[in-house]
Amino acid sequence: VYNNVMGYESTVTSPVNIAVVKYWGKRNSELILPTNSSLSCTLSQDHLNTKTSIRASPSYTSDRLWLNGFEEDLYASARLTNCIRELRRLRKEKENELSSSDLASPENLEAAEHHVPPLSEWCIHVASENNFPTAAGLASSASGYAALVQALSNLYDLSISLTQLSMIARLGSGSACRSVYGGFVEWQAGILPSGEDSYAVSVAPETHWPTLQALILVVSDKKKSTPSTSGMSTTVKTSELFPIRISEVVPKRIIQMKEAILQRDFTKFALLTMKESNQFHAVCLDTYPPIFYMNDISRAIIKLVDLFNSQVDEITKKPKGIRVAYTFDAGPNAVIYAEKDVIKEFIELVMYFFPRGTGQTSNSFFPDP
Ligand code: 2P0
Repeated sequence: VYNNVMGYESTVTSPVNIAVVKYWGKRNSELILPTNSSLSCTLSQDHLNTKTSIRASPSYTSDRLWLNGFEEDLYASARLTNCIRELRRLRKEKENELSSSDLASPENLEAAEHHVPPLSEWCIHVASENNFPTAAGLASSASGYAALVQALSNLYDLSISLTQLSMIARLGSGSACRSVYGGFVEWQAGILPSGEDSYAVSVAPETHWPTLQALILVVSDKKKSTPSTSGMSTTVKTSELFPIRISEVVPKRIIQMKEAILQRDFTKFALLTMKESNQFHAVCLDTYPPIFYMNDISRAIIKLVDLFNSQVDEITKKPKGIRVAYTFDAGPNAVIYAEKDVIKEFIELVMYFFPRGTGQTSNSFFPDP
């Protein structure tokens, strides 16, 4: 409701997503168009998330941004200004379409009386908070931009599709286009230079596989050493493995991963997830200069998962099978996928090998590269 003191406000909470087929490489860095399609699981909103509030007021004199309580220069980020500009453009379009009867509404008349410009011309204040370490490779940009575009779209009362929202979130950060949906999500790379066919689609809702759980093992909450944007750009330029990954490996894996999810086939899902993580980090190592995201603790976690998956049932002597999967993004932290009935047993093993406090102590012995 129009209020000549406060203006309008909108708050949105968006979840993090963790890729099981990784996005790594851009074909257009301004429009954030990827070299390959990717697939992720959006985590439950209740755990890792970004909460963003946006307020628009005719009394504000500039657009301002607070991240986790500290003010940042909003205009310094081309990506942020691109997202805001696009949503303002859509709001302006809506204002131009307003019929004369709308314009004669009591709130518009009151605004006109006070010589208030239309909402699209008001400055905004954005306050965004993550409930997890920012930039530690825990997909903060994904939930951050997804929350921003949804909050501003709500504030502007835009009736745009999730496809359009996904494309605008993509202008902020590639992985953000996937956080617009819950559950299992594919970002279709698209082929058009304009990016009109590069957006996320839902593969299956969260309810499709409710027993699948994700466990985050925070190895380090320090800012990552190589930001994703520059890291992937160097990979595209220098890695000789990369073209093979893009042309031969990823297209097959996208199809196989969708099958695994739709069939709720954990073994297939887990093997693909782990091999994808391995290949992403192999391509990083094949980059020159090489990029190291995992550290010794990350590698110890891979060993532990392997140990867990190699267990044999004591009575039947049969292998227990692949019951846990790891994946690592642009940082040393592990994400573990497992079915609900397995996760407790795995946590017990982690607590045994990495008792509370180990991470802190070990970090000083195994610093991030
Ligand atoms: C992913 N990552 O698919 C992959 C796996 C990191 C490793 O998406 O430049 O922060 O903002 O588009 O989205 C990280 O890349 O990069 C990422 P930009 P973003 O989740």
